[in-house]
Parts: sequence; structure tokens; C-alpha cells
Amino acid sequence: MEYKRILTVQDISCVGQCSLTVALPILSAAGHETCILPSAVLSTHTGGFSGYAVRDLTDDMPAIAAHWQKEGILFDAIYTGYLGSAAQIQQVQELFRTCAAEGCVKVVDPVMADNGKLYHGFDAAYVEQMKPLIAAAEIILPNITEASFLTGLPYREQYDAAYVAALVEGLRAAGAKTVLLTGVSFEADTTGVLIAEGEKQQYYRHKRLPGGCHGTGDIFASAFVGAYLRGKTACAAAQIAADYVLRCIELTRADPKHWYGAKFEPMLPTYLQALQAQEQAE
Ligand code: PXL
Repeated sequence: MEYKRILTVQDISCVGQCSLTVALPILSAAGHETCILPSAVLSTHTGGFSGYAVRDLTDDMPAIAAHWQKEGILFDAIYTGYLGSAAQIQQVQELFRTCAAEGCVKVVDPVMADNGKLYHGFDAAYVEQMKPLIAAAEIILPNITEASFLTGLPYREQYDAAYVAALVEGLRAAGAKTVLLTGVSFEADTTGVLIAEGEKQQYYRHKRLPGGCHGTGDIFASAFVGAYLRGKTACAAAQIAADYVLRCIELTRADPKHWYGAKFEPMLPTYLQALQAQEQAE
């Protein structure tokens, strides 16, 4: 198994099981050294709580990056999620240039929207700023809504394979390389991930559980990055991550009071088993 040093850049939502409080345990459990750069600190995430306290850390980032540069600290992978501001996206691009070890894999989850709408606090300027970041990454993981904002194609709730192909083409035209399009659903009771890598496209379809669960995009992205950096193919890593997310949702659904996030921690052993089972078969 490979041991990699990953930097993940996203917010700390103190309560809410998303972003860094999800990425750090999952990437560590996958066996990687996990370094963090918090983009902002929030009392909770913004999806369903109101009146949250927030401190944007954009102005603190240059000194952190400068210190790493002075120490010669480099990363095998840089994985970005929810970023605090449009200005911060430029700083992340700078990090891509200054903190990447040779062969560094840059993974961008352009977290900003779902269900046809931008998250609270994001605007068109943020979407514009995100475009060069997706072009600078090796792998991006947008959902359908984010892909529609990034390509300018209208958001659709019902769609066919041609619409999905147009989203991927639009992302490619904007400079994206490998695209994992999440939440791709052609029928009511299934959903899945489309993995577009070079000329190759694969679709991993799995059951769709009714009612969304907050933070599952972050669980998927973190579990994907953890598996991919262990040497799995993008498709195998996406399958492991999607199966893990399903188990987390199943567990969470049994407890309606737990509306703000997914119970991913008790399911970590199943994620590790999936990583190991594949490695034994290899
Ligand atoms: O799960 C994505 C996410 C991460 N961080 C914060 C959020 C959200 C989605 O709403 O509000 C602060």
C-alpha cells in the first residue's frame, strides 16, 4: 500500500459532519498522512442552520504557504473542497504551484451548489473564479448542479445521457481532465457516478435512497481520494467511495433527529475492508 502525504484545503464546520471533520478522519483511516489548511471556521455548516458564526481565513493563507515553502514542505496530493471566498481560490492555485511534489495529484471538488442552487454565500463571481481551478486539477468531482454552473448549461432535474455528455464536454472545454460527475440518475430508484477519463467513460450505478443527507458529497470525495491514492483506478476508487456513502446514509436514515450530517464514523471499518479486499485480490 502506498503512504502518501495529502494536503486538504476546506473549511472547519465545528458541528455538522462535513468538510475537514470528514476528510481528516477518512483520509487518515485510508492510511495517508493528512495535512490540513482550513479555509474558514464556521460554528456549523450553512445547510439548514441559521445565524452561524464564520471566520474567513483567506488572509492567513499566504503566511502558512510561505512557511511551508521555507521548510521545503511538498505534498503528493492536494485535495480542495469548500473554500471561503473567491479570493481564496487564487491562493489555492498558488499552492498548486508552490507546494506540489513531483507527480502531485490535484483533486478539486468545486463545492458550491446542489439541487439547482448555489449554497448560501456563493455568487456568480465565485463560479467564475472556480473555472481556472478546475482547469488546474487532474481530477474534479462536481455534482450535476455544479457542472451546470461551471459550463453555463441550464440545470435540469430530468435528463438523458446526451445532457450528461454535454456537461462532461463543457467541463472538458473549460480545461477539466478526469471528471467524476456525481448524482447522475436516469431513473427514480438508482443514481450513480460517471467517470470520464480520457476517451474512456464508465458509469457506476447503485441504488438511490430517498431523501438527501447533508455532507455526503464530502464523504464521497474524501473516500475517493483516500482510495485513489492507495493506487486504485479512478473507477475502482469511485465504486468504493459510493458504496461507503450508501452505508453511511442507510445508518443515518434510521435516526430522523440526525438531519445535519451522515453517520460516517461507525462505517469506517467497511470502507477499510473494501480497500483491503481489493488489494488482496490484486
Ligand atoms: O458539505 C459541503 C459544505 C461544506 N462546508 C460548509 C457548507 C457545506 C454545504 O452546505 O455549508 C460550510
